[in-house]
Amino acid sequence: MRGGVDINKKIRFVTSNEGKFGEAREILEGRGFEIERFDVGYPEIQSFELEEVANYGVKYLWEKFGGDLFLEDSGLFIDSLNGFPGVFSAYAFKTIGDEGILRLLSGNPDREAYFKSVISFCDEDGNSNLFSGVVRGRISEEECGKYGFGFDPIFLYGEETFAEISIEDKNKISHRRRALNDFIDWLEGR
Ligand code: ITT
Repeated sequence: MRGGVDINKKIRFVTSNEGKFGEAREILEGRGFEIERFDVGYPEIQSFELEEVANYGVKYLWEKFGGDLFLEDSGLFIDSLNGFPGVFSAYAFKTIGDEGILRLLSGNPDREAYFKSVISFCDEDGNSNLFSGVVRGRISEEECGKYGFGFDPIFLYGEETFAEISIEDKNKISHRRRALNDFIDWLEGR
């Protein structure tokens, strides 16, 4: 047992996104928790809040598959677009992609943006908890870098995009890291 959690029993991370899973596994394993990927679909309700989407999804999953499991809803929020694509980030990435976001911001000097991650965990008894993390940055003028996934090539943290730094370095500062840190602290305290 570790932190009230049976470490022989892996916690399931419900996600279809390999990039998310790889980052989370590295961070959790670094703190002694093993996870396994559980690639099943769940409904994402229409809401402007990641927290609501995550909460609804995890309850649905618990009713179908029990606990312990968690999911992560995340998104890129661009200040001058009033937070777009936000909760619609996966759809925006699939449709207009990095290029489309750059086009939307073409000629716009206000490029402030942030990534947000919300983790929703549900235990075997159906008790759920939310953890969140944010990282602020800027949208670049062009795509740069080959690492990561999604909007990483256009998200500048300091002088470099998230796709120009290694996953190890992204994992030290990312929104996902910050949410996972709180999640792990909570798991250890259970
Ligand atoms: P699951 O719901 O199956 O986990 P998904 O990709 O659909 O996978 P989301 O609904 O949470 O996940 O969508 C978030 C989108 O935001 C994701 O597809 C990326 O395009 C983008 N995104 C989130 N975190 C990111 C990160 O760390 N780097 C780059 N893009 C990110």
